[in-house]
Amino acid sequence: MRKLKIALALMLTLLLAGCSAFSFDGSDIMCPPKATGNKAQIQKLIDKQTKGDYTLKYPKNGANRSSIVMQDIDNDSEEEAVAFYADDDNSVIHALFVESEDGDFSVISDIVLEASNIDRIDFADLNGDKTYEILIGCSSSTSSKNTLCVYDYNETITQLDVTTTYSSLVTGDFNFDKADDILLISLFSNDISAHAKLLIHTKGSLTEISTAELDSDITSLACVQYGQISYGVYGAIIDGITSTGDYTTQVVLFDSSIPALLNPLYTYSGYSSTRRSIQICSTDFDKDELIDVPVCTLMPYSENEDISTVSRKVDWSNFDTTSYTLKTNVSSILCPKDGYSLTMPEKWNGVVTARYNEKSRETTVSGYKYVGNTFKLTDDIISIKAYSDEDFDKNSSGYIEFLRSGSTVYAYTLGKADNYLSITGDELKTLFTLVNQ
Ligand SMILES: [Ca+2]
Ligand SMILES: [Ca+2]
Ligand SMILES: [Ca+2]
Ligand SMILES: [Ca+2]
Repeated sequence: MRKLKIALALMLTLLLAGCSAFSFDGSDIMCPPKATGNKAQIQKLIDKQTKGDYTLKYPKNGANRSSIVMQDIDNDSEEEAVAFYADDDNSVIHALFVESEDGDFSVISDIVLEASNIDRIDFADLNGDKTYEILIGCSSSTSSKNTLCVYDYNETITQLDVTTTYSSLVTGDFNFDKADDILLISLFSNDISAHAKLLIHTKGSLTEISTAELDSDITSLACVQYGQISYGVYGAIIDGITSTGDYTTQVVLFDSSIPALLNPLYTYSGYSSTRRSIQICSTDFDKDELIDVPVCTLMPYSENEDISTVSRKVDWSNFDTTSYTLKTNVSSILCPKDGYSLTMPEKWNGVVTARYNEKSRETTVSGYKYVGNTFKLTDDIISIKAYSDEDFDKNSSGYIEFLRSGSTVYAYTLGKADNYLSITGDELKTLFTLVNQ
């Protein structure tokens, strides 16, 4: 039924928009949203360039997914544009570089790419002159690897000499020289081992300065980001998906004292602790500007217990660049089924556990203790229950609503525990976060 509604909505959009000669090939857009403002001007330039027969092409990955990407490349407070289109027979893909002067756009270069699709476009200041260089990744139908082209924009467009393939890439300043660098990530394939390669810009060209081994069991990438790993140390945090579908995290950084690119968590200790069956990526969970790696474990349980009901705990951990180990910053109780996370107040560390009842959609946090060698749950501290709004209106006696998201109502009830482990409804609101929504 939902699919039918979407199809009808798309048909209506097509009729209303009145598709003209050109077509779009975006996977989720069947008809172009009518370009307005600057993008409309650039579309006119493509019309002129092609006599109207073309298909706009969309980058499949990365932060810029539009076929016309606007960016102030030369740092003069006016946006330039890069537009991707294919000739009418879809055989040749072009990158059209457009400059602006006092609001007027003109084509400065129309480059033919060796590609069957655009993987991505990124902007990075590789030479540190406060203007962006342009990275375009091309994918081909015959190879799983993408090819990188880098262009220097300086009144004209010059292609930098780089011939290299990659699975994914991330830019950022890895060697602390105030210029962005490129980290190319290649997953294992028949002819190459999995590795990360650092390219830096020197004397007008890109030079490979170091490579680091990556886990060959990773078959695809969930999330690749550049950011602060520990205070003052920046690098790439790579969340990969293994052949069995688990998530796992590697941290790649450049140690200028050696100098070499390193993947210390993988090479040394603690890497296996990042392996997790739940699909969760590294993120700055506690907003302290350091990217946190999720280390997932089951909460404490008795050896006779059905572990399918035991909640998972995530230790959000920072990679410590002195000891090369992960150190937990803050922990949270995760409920993937109902899409939320409950940050654990410090007083809960090591003394609480939680169970999730899938049928009643309820997470119950309680204390635990050992009597001799026997694990025993103590009083419940708090229970959080997810309801459909219909069910909540019908019967939610004893539960207090604290959040509504779409048609889901989140409500809590306080347990019997009346001690230092207790929290209030107001505290709950500050600890509760929706995830994957
Ligand atoms: Ca500009
Ligand atoms: Ca630059
Ligand atoms: Ca750099
Ligand atoms: Ca953090």
